[in-house]
Amino acid sequence: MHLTVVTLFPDLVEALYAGGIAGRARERALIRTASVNPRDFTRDVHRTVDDRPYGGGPGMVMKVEPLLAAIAEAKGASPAGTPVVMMSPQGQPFDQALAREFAALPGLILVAGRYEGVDERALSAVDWEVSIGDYVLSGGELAAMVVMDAVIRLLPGAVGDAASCAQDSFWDGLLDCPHYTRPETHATGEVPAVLRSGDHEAIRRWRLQQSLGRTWLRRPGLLAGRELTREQDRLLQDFIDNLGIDDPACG
Ligand code: 6GU
Repeated sequence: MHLTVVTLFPDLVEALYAGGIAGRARERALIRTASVNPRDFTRDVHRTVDDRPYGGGPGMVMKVEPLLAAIAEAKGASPAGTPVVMMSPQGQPFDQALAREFAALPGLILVAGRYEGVDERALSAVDWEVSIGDYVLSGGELAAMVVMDAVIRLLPGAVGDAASCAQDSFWDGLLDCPHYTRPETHATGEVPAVLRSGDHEAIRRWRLQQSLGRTWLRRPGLLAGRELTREQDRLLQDFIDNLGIDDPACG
């Protein structure tokens, strides 16, 4: 997969590849990365990338010409079928489903705006606008890095344990279950007995129940548009019925 970020701060984006899953994915050539800097496409002596907004008001707006030239350069170096994605708080909310959709593409060009915004006409070269949440970042670089991290870990071979991906998709759309490692006993509590039982089917049920229960408690909206299987429905009902009885967190 060919990942390009259009940014005034390529060093900031490069930090994503310093280590971890993303760094390893690039070492293994699962991805190719590039950045294109709009400043390299200015023609004036000051290399101006921003200007004052028409209509007045505070802040600066990124100029359309350097941005469009940078996007054109990125497109020229990307595989056919690579969309241009503008990082913007006005965009479609980024979620796991969109991450999966992006991960199936031959490439992505992520455009990170800076300052108070970009000239609206730059959107003429944009296929998607994507937001990573309802808060305002100073620039799109961090948002682009979030999107790339979520996409890269979905690429075949990027995550060490293939089973952990299978589990990700199994619990898809639900919150994760609790995890424990040694020691078995600690001043703050015990590892649940079922996880030490060796009964894989019981462990699967417990984890699914915890995922369903936590989602119901913390993010009920995630369950709203969702058809539960009979097993899931029974496990969740059980969880709800037992709330406050055997849940130490609800003492
Ligand atoms: Cl994608 N960009 C910027 N600049 N701010 C954001 C965002 C994106 N998503 C949430 N806030």
